[in-house]
Amino acid sequence: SHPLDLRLPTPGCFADPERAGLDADAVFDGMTEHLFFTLGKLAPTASNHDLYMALSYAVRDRLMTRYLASLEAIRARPHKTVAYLSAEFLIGPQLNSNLLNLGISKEIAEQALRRFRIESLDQILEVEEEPGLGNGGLGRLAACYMESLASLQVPAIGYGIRYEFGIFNQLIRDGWQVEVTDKWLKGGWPWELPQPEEACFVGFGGRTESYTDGKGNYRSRWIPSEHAIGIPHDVPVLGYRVNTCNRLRLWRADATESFDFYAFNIGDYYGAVEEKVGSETLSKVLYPNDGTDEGRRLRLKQQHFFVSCSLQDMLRSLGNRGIPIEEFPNHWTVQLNDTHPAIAVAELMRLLIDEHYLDWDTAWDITTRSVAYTNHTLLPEALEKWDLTRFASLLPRHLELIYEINRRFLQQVRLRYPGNDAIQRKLSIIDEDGGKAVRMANLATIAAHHVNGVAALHSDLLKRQLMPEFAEIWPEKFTNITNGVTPRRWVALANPALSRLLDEHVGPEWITNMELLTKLEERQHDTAFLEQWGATKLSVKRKLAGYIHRQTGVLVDPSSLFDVQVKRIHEYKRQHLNALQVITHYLRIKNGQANGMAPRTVIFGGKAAPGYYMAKLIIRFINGIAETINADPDMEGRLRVVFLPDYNVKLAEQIYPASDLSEQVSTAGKEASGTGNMKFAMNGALTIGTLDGANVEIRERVGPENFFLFGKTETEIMELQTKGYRPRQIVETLPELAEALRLIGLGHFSNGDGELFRPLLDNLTGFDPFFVLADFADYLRAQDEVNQAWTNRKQWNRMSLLNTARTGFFSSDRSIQDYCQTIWKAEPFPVEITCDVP
Ligand code: RUG
Repeated sequence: SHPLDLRLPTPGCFADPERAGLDADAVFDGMTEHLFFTLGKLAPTASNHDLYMALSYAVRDRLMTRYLASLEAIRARPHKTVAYLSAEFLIGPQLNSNLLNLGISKEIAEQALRRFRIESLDQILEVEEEPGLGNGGLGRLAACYMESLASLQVPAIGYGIRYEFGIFNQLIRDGWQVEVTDKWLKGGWPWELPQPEEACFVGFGGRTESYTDGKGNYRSRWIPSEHAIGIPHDVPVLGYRVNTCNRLRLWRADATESFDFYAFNIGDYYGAVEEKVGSETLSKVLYPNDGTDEGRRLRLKQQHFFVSCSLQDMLRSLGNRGIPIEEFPNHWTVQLNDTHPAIAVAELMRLLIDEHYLDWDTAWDITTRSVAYTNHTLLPEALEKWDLTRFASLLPRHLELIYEINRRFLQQVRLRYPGNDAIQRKLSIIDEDGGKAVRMANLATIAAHHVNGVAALHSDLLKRQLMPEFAEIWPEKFTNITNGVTPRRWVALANPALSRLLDEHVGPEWITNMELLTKLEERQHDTAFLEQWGATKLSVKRKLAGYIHRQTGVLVDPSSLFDVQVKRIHEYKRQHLNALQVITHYLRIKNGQANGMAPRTVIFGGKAAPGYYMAKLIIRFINGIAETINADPDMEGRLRVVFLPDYNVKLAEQIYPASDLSEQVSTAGKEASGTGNMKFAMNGALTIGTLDGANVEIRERVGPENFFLFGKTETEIMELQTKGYRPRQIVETLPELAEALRLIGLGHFSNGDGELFRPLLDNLTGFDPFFVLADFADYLRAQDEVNQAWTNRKQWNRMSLLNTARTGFFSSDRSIQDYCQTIWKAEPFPVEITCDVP
């Protein structure tokens, strides 16, 4: 460890716990100063938003010693640092997690707030806007990993884009999704530190030219036709109760010359700002597609923009410390979060060869020893490909380098598989089938020293189905790191009631060592404890019921079974399978066949990509079902259906802890991992799910008797596909399904409009690409089992307890330790703070 030597007076040096500045008086003083000096407000007229800002600034101040000490420690004694490159970081609200990680309790914050006449911290947390800088699982994973890296004291920087508009806000109008721009910055965002002095230049377009350098070497260089500037905005990421405070470094695009005085002087006012507007669109908006490749030019530009800035930043940091560039792989380990940052391979080569004058072999050695790639999907439509002409016009020099990487690689392939053209065509970075395109997954795989999938099944399919030839050439390259989620946000913050119980019965160390939760198993037959367990869940469900009522007007019974599916809306995730099951449930009640069926509240939430028609129709479908069911007096006290609009991190924090049943019903082989499944299980929800993604490992860990399994396996699905799948035949054998489909076709869930859901019906009965009907009967069977289990509440609570007790493995601390050991070879670097300020 490296003690911080702060030679100059350091305001609020909180090294000494006695003077830690974390008590209520200090927090109050900090708020008062910021309210007055930073925000220009007087306490008596301050709004909740003003108080949120003041408290956030006061908390941010308290991060600064650790933040600067962490930077200083690395500067003084270089240590391998993780560069996590990701187009998305879905970090969620910041105030509460910084309070927790700093060790400012809710009670302390409330003592300070009461002096401003605010009774509860929740009133202030409520007004915080969350930065929606991600779509779903992939972006949220990046955020969990940043938190765990800091908590494990591993130096890391998360590199990404500071989108001005994040993922859209979702409204529901007449049952349809309506997208509204997410203006998360409008009220000011207190958590970032702009660093304009560390800006980087990025080029686009133009041409390349060859020249001979002073030593007579033949070289190539790039002459871009346009440039943008990336301005880093740093967001501190504090670890849990440690001094390590890492950073997210998010790039905002700016114009190189923000105002063209020549154009202005000749009277062209709009022309004068044109370039500025053009450059700034680079960091304007997050692409709202999850798992599908939009293939737009601007997206490729965004990727190159943030990747180039980030690599330049890493190289510069070596330069600043006088470290030779050849040492790059010992100082940086560069993780590509999916293919979105895969252009890094070519950009690092370009920087090393064209700007630092290294030869090819040295540059390739550095690149391949630094870069690793995480694959998050097997869906062909999600594997990024860029049209060659478009790529060439935007990044001509990169294309030259990619051709050379490819030429050298294919030579190896030819040696290994002589005369096998098919393999060459398949492994080539350039796709020559149809319109030519650059395959980013191939580029990333060829350059990476490790390629990992995100759950055991997924990593296995990655090797066996998606990339068998690559895996044969480089078996040691391929590995699995099962995803994980941070227990700080997803248990401690989201579920304070459960946390208290865990503190009492396991001890507070569970929060950084989730394996300790197995101690709960000692209580699995303790009736009083199980009752307390159930009562804790009920108390959280009451809160969610209140929220549901305020948001949707629907009254739900907190003692009913809360059956929840929240995630992006996608056909492969099969929200429509769940919806069909709800219709069956409804029909059983209507037909008097619902004896013994426990009251249920079925909760859905999730956004659909704006251009994904079928996903949007599924939202409309769920809302149609909800409307019919909730209006039917026969359903009173028995069945309720709600679609909660605008599912995001903040809402997720309310939902996971209040769930009894977690719906993880994707078609086997399609969901790479899932991470929501882990959050549910940790919070004591039982899973009904298929053998897909991390469900497989969850089931293994919690025990098959504590998991409701259904559905075809991945192998069975493949067999069905090859044999020829006829969904219509299934309908004929299942009267309940036939009746549900008939009613939908009659407009029973669409105010008599029989046409509204026709495309969905045609899809399911015609082609059913995600095997919804193939799994329907088994799903109903598993739902009946759920119902049975719920009737024995003591047994249910026991199963719930065992889910929490046995899901410690899914902490992102474990995932990060795996990455550190197998891929990054990175180690903790504790930061010591010893400042002697009087
Ligand atoms: O769909 C996957 C999830 O299964 C996974 O849990 C998550 C994190 O690994 O990533 C999701 N994902 C995949 N998001 N985008 C993609 C494809 O680009």
